[in-house]
Amino acid sequence: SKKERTLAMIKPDAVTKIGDIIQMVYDANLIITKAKMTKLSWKQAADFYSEHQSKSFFNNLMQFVTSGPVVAMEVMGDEAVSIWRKILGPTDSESARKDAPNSLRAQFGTDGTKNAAHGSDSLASAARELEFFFPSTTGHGPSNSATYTDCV
Ligand code: YYY
Ligand code: MG
Repeated sequence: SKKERTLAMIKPDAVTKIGDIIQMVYDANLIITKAKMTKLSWKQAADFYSEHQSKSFFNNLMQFVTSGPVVAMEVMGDEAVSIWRKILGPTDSESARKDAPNSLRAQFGTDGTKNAAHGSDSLASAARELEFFFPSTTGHGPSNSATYTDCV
């Protein structure tokens, strides 16, 4: 068991469920160490999901994920990558309701595209996706002014 960081993203269809979703993070003994609400441009969404650019569903995915705000979170804890994926459940929310009815996507998702939330699928993806939303390059302004350990 090792402490990991992963990128969780609440998609536009589930941003109103942020309270329940944060509760699921903490119920799994994970903690949120960074968070940001933002609205992705098409270009940003295409960059984030670049591994899927040749897929038939890519345009639908871009349309959906740019349709409203998202909430990106750095989630930390023991085996955070796989635990968060387990909390999400199957990609298709309809399948999730059959196979994992307590999962986040079963509870808050709609279908195979509108599926409530994202989770990095590996440590390498997590590193890339965390850098996408929370760049480590020092900037001006308050964005890098505090870390979780400043609060505890
Ligand atoms: O990692 P995960 O989100 O569970 O699924 P991916 O296979 O990486 O697909 C990314 C994203 O694309 C998925 O969350 C919804 C959307 N999508 C889709 O709209 N239609 C599909 N047939 C497959 C995936
Ligand atoms: Mg994926």
